[in-house]
Amino acid sequence: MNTYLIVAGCVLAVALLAAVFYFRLVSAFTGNLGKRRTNPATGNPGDTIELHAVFLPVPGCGGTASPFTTKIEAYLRMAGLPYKNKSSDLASSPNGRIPWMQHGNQQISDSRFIVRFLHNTYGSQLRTREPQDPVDQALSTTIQRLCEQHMYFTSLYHVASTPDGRQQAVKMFGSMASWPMVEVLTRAWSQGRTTQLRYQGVLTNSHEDINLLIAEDLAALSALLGDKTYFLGPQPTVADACVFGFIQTHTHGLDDTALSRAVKKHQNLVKFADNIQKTYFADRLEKGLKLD
Ligand SMILES: N[C@@H](CCC(=O)N[C@@H](CS)C(=O)NCC(=O)O)C(=O)O
Repeated sequence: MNTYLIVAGCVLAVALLAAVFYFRLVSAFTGNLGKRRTNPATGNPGDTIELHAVFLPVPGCGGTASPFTTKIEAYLRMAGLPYKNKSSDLASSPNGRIPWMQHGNQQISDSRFIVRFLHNTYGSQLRTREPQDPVDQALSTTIQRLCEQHMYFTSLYHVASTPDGRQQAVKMFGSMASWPMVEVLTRAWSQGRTTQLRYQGVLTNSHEDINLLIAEDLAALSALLGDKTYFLGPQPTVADACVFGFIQTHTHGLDDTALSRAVKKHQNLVKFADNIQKTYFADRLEKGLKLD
C-alpha cells in the first residue's frame, strides 16, 4: 500500500513538473515583452559589429530562419561591413527579440534601429546608398513596414498554425534537439505563436482570407520591383535587404509549402532573391553558417 502511494506520488510530481515546464515553454513562445529602452543612435566606427541571434540554418538558403536577422545580415553584406555572428537566445536580448547587436560597449536592438545606428556610425563608408528622393524614401519605409508588420505575421500564421507549417517547425527544432524534445518544442512553439497571432490580430481572419492578404502583399512587392534588379535604383538598399529577409526561405528553401508556391507565382521576386543569394551569400552557401 505504502509503495503504491509512493509510486503514485512520484508519477504525480513528475507529471506536474512536466506540465509546468511545458506551459513555461508555451509562454516563452507567446512572446516576451522585454524591456522598453531607447537605442543609442551612433557609435565608434572602430568597434567590432557582433550580430546576436538564434541562427537556425535553412537548407538552400543564404540567410537563416529569422527574417529580421537575414535582413540585417544581407544589409551588412551589401554595405560591406565585416561582422561576427554570435549565437544568442531571446532571454539575453535587450528587448526580448532577435536580432540585436553588440557594438563596443553598446547594445542595439530591433533591426530598424540597428540600420539607423549603422548609418549614423559608418556614413560614407557604407557601400549602400539609400535613396535621396523623398518619394523613394517613403517607398523604402512602406516596403519595410509591409514586410515587417504584415507579411511577418501572415507567414508566421502558416508556419505556426497550419499542418503544412508544422512539418517545417519539426525540421527547424530537429536541428537543435532530438525526439521527444522536438515534439514538445514544436507543440509549445505552435501553441505560443498561435496565441501571439490571436492577440496581434491575424487570427481574426479565416485561412482563406489570410491567403488573400498574402497574395495581395506579394503582388504589391512584385509590381513595385517590376523588371528591376533592386527595388529603388541600380544599387541595393535596406529595402532590398528587408524583402530578401522575408522571402528567401520561400524562394530558396527546399520545402514545397503554400507560402513557397505563393511567392513563386512571381518569378521576378524569385530572380531578385536569387541574385542577392549569389551576390552576397556565396560564401555561406559554399561553407555553411559560421558562428563564433
Ligand atoms: N521589430 C523587431 C522584430 C524582431 C522579431 O520579432 N524577431 C523575432 C524572430 S524573427 C523574435 O525575436 N521573436 C521572438 C518572440 O516573438 O518572442 C525587429 O525589427 O528586429
